[in-house]
Amino acid sequence: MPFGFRAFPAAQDSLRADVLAGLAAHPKSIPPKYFYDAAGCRLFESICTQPEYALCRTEQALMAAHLSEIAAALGGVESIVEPGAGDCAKVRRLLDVLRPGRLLVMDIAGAPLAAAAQALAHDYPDLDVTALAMDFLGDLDAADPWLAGGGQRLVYYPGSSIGNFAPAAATDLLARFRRLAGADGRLLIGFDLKKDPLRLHAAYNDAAGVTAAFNLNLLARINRELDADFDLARFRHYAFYNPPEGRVEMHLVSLAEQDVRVAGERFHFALGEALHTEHSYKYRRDEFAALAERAGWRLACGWEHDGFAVQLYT
Ligand code: AVI
Repeated sequence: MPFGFRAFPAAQDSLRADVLAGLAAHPKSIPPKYFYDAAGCRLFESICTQPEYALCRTEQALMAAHLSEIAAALGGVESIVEPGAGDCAKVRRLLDVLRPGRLLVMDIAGAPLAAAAQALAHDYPDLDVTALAMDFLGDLDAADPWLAGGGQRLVYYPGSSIGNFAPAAATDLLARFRRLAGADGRLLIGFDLKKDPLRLHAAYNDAAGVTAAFNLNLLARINRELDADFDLARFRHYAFYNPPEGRVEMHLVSLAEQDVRVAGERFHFALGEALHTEHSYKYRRDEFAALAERAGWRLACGWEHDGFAVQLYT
């Protein structure tokens, strides 16, 4: 079970710089990648079990139902690369049918990634597993040395993570995946489809309040890691679907006029001012294919189940 782990520096530095810049901007915003500290990863897992948030369950049902077709469409794959792999659970299904020789997983949350990748290496003794704790959005090229000589590559990007990028940034990321995959590489990607706005609204406003806790945990993380004094009771989780933009927007709205100190700097919030924390774009199949084609990919085939799509690109 060959297993390699490498942590790239500076996740903490970029948190500080991004939070300070985001709080100084108008409107205020913080990138969603910072949701995923240990508590945020646990809360996200719990979101995926909420009755209103079907996205993860639907994707897994789709993958289970169409796995043999997907494997046949993929043919031989020697290396799988999964950016933002998290707990590495989703890739197992592909490993079982494709039996590649190498797996490269990357995630900004290094400790859970290392543990999950080590478990994979144990469960798949013939698989060469490399885990890179890194912000792949910053420097995807850093993965190149681990891919040299790896044969035919598949970039796997499930879970509608692509929805957390605005369309221009999503195109840019898919173009970088194109370079990472190489000329004969492929992309298997899952994304959430446009659907009844009330269903989307409910998915980001679950009755148990788990999505609210996930959103507010960002402030708890900043308090802990950047010596800040956000009062979580004075911010409200606010999420809604915006049909003209085709996205769910998540904000934390200030319930009072207040000042907050973060890393020695002071920021003012007016009553009702919103701190934007996430966009989650929803696409029609044709819209997404056009976006991927702008990034240099060609749609080979696709599958759809209950408002979720998986597409294969070459
Ligand atoms: C990870 N990502 C695809 C999730 C989404 O639906 O945009 C994150 C999330 N935010 C709130 N609930 C789930």
